[in-house]
Amino acid sequence: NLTGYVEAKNHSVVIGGLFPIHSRTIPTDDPDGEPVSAMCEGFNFRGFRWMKTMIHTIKEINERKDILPNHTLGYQIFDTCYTIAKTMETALAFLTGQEEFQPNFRNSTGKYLVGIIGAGGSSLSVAASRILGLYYMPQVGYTSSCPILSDKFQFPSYLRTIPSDKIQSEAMVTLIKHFGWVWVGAIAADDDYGKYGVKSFREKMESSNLCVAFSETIPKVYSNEKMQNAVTAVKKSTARVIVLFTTDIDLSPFVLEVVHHNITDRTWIASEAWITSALIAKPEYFPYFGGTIGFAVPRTIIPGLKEFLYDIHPSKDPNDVLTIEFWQTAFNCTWPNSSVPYNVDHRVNMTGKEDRLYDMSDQLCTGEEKLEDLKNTYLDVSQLRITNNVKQAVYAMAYGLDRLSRCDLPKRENADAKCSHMPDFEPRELLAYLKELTFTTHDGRNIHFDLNGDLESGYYDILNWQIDNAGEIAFVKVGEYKFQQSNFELVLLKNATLFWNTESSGLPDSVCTKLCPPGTRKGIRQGQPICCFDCIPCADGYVSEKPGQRECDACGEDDWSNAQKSKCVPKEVEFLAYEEALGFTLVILSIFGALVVLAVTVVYVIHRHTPLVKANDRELSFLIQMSLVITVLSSMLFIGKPLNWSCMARQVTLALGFCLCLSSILGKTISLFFAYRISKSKTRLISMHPIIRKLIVLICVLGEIGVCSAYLLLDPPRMYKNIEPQNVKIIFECNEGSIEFLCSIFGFDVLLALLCFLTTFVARQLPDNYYEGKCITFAMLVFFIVWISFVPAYLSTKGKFKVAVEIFAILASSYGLLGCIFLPKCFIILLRPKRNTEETVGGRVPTVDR
Ligand code: TCR
Repeated sequence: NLTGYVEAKNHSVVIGGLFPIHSRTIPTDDPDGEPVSAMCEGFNFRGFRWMKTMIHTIKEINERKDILPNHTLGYQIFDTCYTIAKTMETALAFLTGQEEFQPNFRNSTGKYLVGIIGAGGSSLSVAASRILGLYYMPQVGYTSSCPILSDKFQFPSYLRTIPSDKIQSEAMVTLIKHFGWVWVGAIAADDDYGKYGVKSFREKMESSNLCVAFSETIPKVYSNEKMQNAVTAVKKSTARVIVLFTTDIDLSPFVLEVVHHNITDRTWIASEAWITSALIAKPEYFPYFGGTIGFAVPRTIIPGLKEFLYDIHPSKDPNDVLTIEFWQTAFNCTWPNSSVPYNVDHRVNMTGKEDRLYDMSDQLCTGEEKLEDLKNTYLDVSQLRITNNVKQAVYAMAYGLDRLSRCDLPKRENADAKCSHMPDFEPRELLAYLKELTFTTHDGRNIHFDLNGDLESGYYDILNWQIDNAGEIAFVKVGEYKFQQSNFELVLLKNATLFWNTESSGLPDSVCTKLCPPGTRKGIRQGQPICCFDCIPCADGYVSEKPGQRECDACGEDDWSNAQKSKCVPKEVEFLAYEEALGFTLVILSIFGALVVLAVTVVYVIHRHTPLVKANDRELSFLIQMSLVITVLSSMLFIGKPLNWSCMARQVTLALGFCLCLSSILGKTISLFFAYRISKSKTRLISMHPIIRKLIVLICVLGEIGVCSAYLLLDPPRMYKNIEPQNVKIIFECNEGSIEFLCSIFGFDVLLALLCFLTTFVARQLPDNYYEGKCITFAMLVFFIVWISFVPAYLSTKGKFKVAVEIFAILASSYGLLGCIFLPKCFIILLRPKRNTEETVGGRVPTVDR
């Protein structure tokens, strides 16, 4: 029960053809009965056109003088009904001779079948090719794009004029990358085309580090459960872009579900099999499928085809059941007296009921119906894409035969390529000529098969579904995807505007989680695809400047992260500045101290002849005052940005200042001490000669100067930029150079202070004629307390506060000395002038307590 067309008599050779003229077979009612060849239903206008194109092409070749001049081609075409079983049946029929199912290969009718065009979808071609391949019967496919058909071990005699889906899936991934989508769903038809297509798509996605959000199949026969799985996946997923790898026939029930569930706001990436399908591209589906973008094999214009297609009428041949069925289906009428049943349709639709696409009509066809009035896929020659593949497949076969007949041996060494006589040759001899065949098509394209029978180069059109002025869906070409062996190139036309079916009409974005903003990095979620992640803020000192960074980058030594962690900014520099409150206060304090000291000096100068001033060794007092000015003002060297010179100057000035001060005090106390020792034997107090006291001062100061010079020469303090990476700030500080020297210069000062303290302490029982002894003891105590408490305070602070603590200590000790030594005296000089007499000051009796 095979239907089709034969035109084989009087021809040298015959080419077989397999086309899906019907969409399915009718399920048999009686499974226990005798095995019968199934009946078909669901007339497929597109398949019918493909078949007509094959006939047209063969006619064209037979008319041409340049191809096969001495031979004519016949054809034998069967309907596969888009089912594997029917395809197998027809393949057997080809191999055995007309419809006799006994293997008597290529003989029974004396016709010479040389090769076969087709079998439509991949699953059919795979099935057919497994049998035809046994005999190396050449088979040129026009629409089976499944990647496994490239495997010459399994399918030795298969060639095709459509690119493998390996290329299409690569193209899809390139397109997805181009638009910046990373999270894409995939839906496949439940057949070789869909499954292998999605498999190769997934592989390509993975190797590009993109993620497939879900991968579902559309059932081929009604299964509500499976269909709902697919629909729920689409609804639930955050993926806005979905790849649909299926043929239009299998897709249509899914489209109905999408409409039923009102799923809009999705962008569909169409595989080549439905991108230009009239079945799906209906204006009523536009709200759901508008903006679809996908790939299509190149379009062409076939001269003469339109006329040939129109030249069809059932009255020409009463036995031409297909034409009668075409007529009946197209015009919705019944041809009188024909045996062709009218539009049987047993398809079970997705609601589980029988779905009648066409209503039964009692109306009889008149034969007067006008094809011109018909809007029908069969007659639509605006999108000749697969149709062109059919034409080229036939041409490939013809060119192969032509070469064979001319004995135009292929360049490649091949044992099968022999010079044989037409039509007496083995099919595998023709196969050898077909492999690596090159020819030019009517529209100037170059077709070249590689060793696997695939197209070596070519291109896809990139189409976008838009709505035209007439309210119809227009397939607008927006670019091309060119491939040549393993090189490819995606070109989007510059002036093409794309339509996107999104709320904003803008480019949809399809992500699992939004790109991480600057300042954060991607954190993997355990057990989830790489496209889903958490955004983790960068740590201090680390930044991510661009969105979507995987890692935060550490800032340079001199830099630190800003608050948002989006940028490295120069670290804040830290030092005790004059301008800031603390620095300013300290400056005021030190100037004030200096002024007070000067005031004391002025008082001393004015009252230089009074006993009190005289008795306390005027010169040493002046030296002390001078040194206090130095120490107090030296604190200003600690403020401001440290520089090499100021680092050197500050320690040395301070040490020298204190040295001068303390040695002068020592000059005074030492004479007290001697006075005390002497007074033990003698009754009268004697004082040391003033020159000796000054000598002591001189020696001490010179000694200190010596050590200081050595310090400065050998290992001086230097400015130092403290930029430890974990620091938020750059701290400008002084590196003290040699700690030994530092300790010795200040150790010397401490020694002097100790001596001062001891000398006055020992002499404390002495009637304090000079009144000064106790003051100095007290001053030294203050001095020690200040500097002893300085040490822990200094060690526990950081940065500029360290310096501030030091200045505090300097100021406090200087103020202490000033306060303890000079203020009581100024008090007497200025406010109690009566007590400033010879007796009270220089007498034997201590006066202070009184
Ligand atoms: N390859 C599909 C079938 C197919 C098709 C088409 C069917 C393709 N393109 C266009 C109808 C119309 C691509 C397969 O099964 O390999």
